[in-house]
Amino acid sequence: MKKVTISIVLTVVLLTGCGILGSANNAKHVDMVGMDHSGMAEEAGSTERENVKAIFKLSGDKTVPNQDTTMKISIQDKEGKTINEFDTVHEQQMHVIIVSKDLSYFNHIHPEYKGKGQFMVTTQFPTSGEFKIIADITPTGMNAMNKSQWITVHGEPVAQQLIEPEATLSQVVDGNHITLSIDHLMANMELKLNFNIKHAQSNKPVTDLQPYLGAVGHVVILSADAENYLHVHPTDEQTSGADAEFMTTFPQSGVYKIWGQFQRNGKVFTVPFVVKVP
Ligand SMILES: [Cu+2]
Repeated sequence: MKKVTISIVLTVVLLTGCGILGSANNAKHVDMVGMDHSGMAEEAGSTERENVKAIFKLSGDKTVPNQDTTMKISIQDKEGKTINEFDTVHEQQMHVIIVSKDLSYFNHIHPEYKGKGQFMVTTQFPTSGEFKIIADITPTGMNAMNKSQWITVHGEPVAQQLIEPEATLSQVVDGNHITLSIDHLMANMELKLNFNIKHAQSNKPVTDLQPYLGAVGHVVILSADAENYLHVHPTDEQTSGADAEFMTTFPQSGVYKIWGQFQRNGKVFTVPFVVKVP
């Protein structure tokens, strides 16, 4: 667990996806920074966060790769009473991010709310190893918060990939050439992330970005150890390109992985970057 950062007002963002999970149990809550609505909701303070717990359960005796696994997430107060109402934020009542321990795998999905504090989704894990599940919620009447859990997917061990900061923040994904620029990269200060998107072939600006979960795009940031989860909000939700600008605050120096998600022609693409915050 880590301490966290305070008072960031962020708008959040998030995404979509498809299925999820495995078997788990063993809570380790991390929790950090917030998220919020497109208006500017605040991140929950520690007292509020402590009053809400999430219980993650995966179907089956043990979770293995490439097999449907149903994940149930129950949201309760600290006395164990279910919390029943959740605000819709970025078009969803719960956003779930799943990452492998080395952050090479990223998935963003939306469990369905079944009532009585219970969310459910079916997904698959690509390999064995440790995965972190992070659920973002805003119980009605409270601020945005996230709850997380590490789980183990059984099977042959797979090699971990190194997380290395990139010298050039430029990637081509699905024919889009995305360049990330960050003004004064430093800890503890609100800064801007600008994603400039061009057609990879023609080098012309992309101006047909479509809204994704009610905004121009969604950005998720995790520290290299997956302990600090930052949400980020667009400064201009309605733009369609070629620049998509977001604000966030890195709580401390270190290596972070950033995933930007954007949509064109009805299809979401995800672009990852690794940065070192001095
Ligand atoms: Cu989401």
